[in-house]
Amino acid sequence: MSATAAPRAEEARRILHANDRGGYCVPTARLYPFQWNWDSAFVAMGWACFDEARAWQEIESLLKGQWEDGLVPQIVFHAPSDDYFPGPDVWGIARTPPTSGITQPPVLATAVRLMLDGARDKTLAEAKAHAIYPSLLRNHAWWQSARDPSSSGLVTTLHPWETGMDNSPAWDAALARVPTETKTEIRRRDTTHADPAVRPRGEEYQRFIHLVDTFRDAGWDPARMYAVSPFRVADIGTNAILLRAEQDLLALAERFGTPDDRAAIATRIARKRAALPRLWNGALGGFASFDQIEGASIPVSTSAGLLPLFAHCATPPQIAAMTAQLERWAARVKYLVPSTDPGHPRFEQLRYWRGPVWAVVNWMIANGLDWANRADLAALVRGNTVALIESQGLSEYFDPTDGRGIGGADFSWTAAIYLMLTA
Ligand code: 9WN
Repeated sequence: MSATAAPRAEEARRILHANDRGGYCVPTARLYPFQWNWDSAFVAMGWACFDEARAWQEIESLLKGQWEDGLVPQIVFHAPSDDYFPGPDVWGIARTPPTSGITQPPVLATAVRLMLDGARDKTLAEAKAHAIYPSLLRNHAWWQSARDPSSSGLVTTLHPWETGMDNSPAWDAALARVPTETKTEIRRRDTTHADPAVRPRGEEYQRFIHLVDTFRDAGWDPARMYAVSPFRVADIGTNAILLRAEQDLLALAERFGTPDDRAAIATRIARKRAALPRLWNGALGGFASFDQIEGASIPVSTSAGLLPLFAHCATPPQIAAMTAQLERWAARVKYLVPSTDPGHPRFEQLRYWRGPVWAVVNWMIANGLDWANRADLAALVRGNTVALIESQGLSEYFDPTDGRGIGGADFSWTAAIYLMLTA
């Protein structure tokens, strides 16, 4: 598509510039005034459509927050702001820059690989990717040691915020076991910047903060956090994204790594490929997350259940079932992909990850549908995403029933996806 055929491309570039705080983008002004982990991976790919030097900087800025053990935090608090809760004081992590102490879905290695492969400035890309590669390697080693200590092939998520899909109905039962009592006084700011009806509920925030209190008391030590956490799930989204990222890391290791690196990554890929099928829920007819405390599959179909396609890990019968499910959803809503099965009793069309469409998830699903040789469905998902953005603007998320843009406006990752889809 040419620049003139993408009516919001200029606006999308303007949004990335407006949200730039000096080498990193905030997701949107006020509602999210810091740098977020998986947002930055998408935002970097968006910058790469028109300013590759700035794109690499986005990733370098995020990695300024990486811990010595390899953790890439969910949030890097580069500059203070009173607009967000919980801020650095609640996390209580004395680092420069301050960070949160949990993570988010690991899209980073995929972003670096795609930016390198698609680079116009090959010399710059080669130098940057080479310099970033050891940080990615340490990060994936962290996922292995901190979140899959028994080498099961599935990593564990300890907080709904780590899944990036914070209030998904998939977490309801597991989160209900987390106490609502908190040591920290809850002073939400999000509901002053966005309509409370489209944000998580108060009780969910109490449980979110109880988990933060628990991990702070555990000294942010990965083994202790894992042991004491009252919330432990194998998120289908995170596991699929990590399996994809491992394959992209292996491609980077072919250029920049050692034989030992490649052997370690290949071992993890084989283990994950063997383990991901355990997240297939036959009764549901799709992939689903697994509650590791209860020891049971979570019987809720969400958009994350389609991400094994993005990981290139599904059998032909599984692909047939997943695409049939997507077609059933398409018959119920006007715009794909709703974050929760629109036929589920806890589907809510406006409330955050309980129903709305998110452009970044659509981009990953469309990418996976291409791999599954369903170019028709991939085009439908991409077309819906572009149509939503062109009619409503670069919103944080969209009502799948009528397409209304909701949440924060002028959103960085929505702008990035629009640029990627129309480049
Ligand atoms: C908590 C920044 C982030 C996204 C998440 C989305 C939302 C934060 C919040 O915003 O989460 O991490 O305060 O609601 O759920 O996916 O990365 O855009």
